[in-house]
Amino acid sequence: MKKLMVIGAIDSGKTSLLMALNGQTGVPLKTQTLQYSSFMIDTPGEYMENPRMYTAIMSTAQEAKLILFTQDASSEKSIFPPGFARSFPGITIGIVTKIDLTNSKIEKSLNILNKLGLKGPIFEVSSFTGEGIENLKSYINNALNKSL
Ligand SMILES: Nc1nc2c(ncn2[C@@H]2O[C@H](COP(=O)(O)OP(=O)(O)OP(=O)(O)O)[C@@H](O)[C@H]2O)c(=O)[nH]1
Ligand SMILES: [Mg+2]
Repeated sequence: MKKLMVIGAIDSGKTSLLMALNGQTGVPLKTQTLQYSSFMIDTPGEYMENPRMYTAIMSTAQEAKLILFTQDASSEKSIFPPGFARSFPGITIGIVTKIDLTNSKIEKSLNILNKLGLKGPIFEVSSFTGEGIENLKSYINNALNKSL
């Protein structure tokens, strides 16, 4: 159970984040289904936006030691039910994504993620500029005993 899983709204930057963590460049493909790659699990935003898919998220999360909840800094919309992270057995952390965007509202994103009941910290990152990525990598390496 040494896996990392990423959950969040459609277009919140989950796939881009995993690419940045892996040092990959290029255009992220739309995630159509659960994607397993080495120790990472990417999820389609539709899973989080459709309550009927919560059971799929929850059962997949049993395999994950670390769960990342993404919130797009340029979106004020929250799709997470309050306290949603509390039902996860792993370490739950928040990620404010796309902080490079000029219209980003980081404080609003922090407020949204703070309502999730996360066990761990919240990171602010840009997968485009790389800001915050090394910091997040160190946290992940520590939590999973890996070397990203
Ligand atoms: N400016 C900026 N755009 C980003 C960043 N990360 C992702 N994007 C853009 O946001 C859009 C969605 O990114 P994805 O990584 O595909 O988002 P996702 O959460 O995986 O989306 P789904 O797979 O549909 O759930 C793409 O157009 C990305 O180029 C970022 O850090 N900064
Ligand atoms: Mg994706």
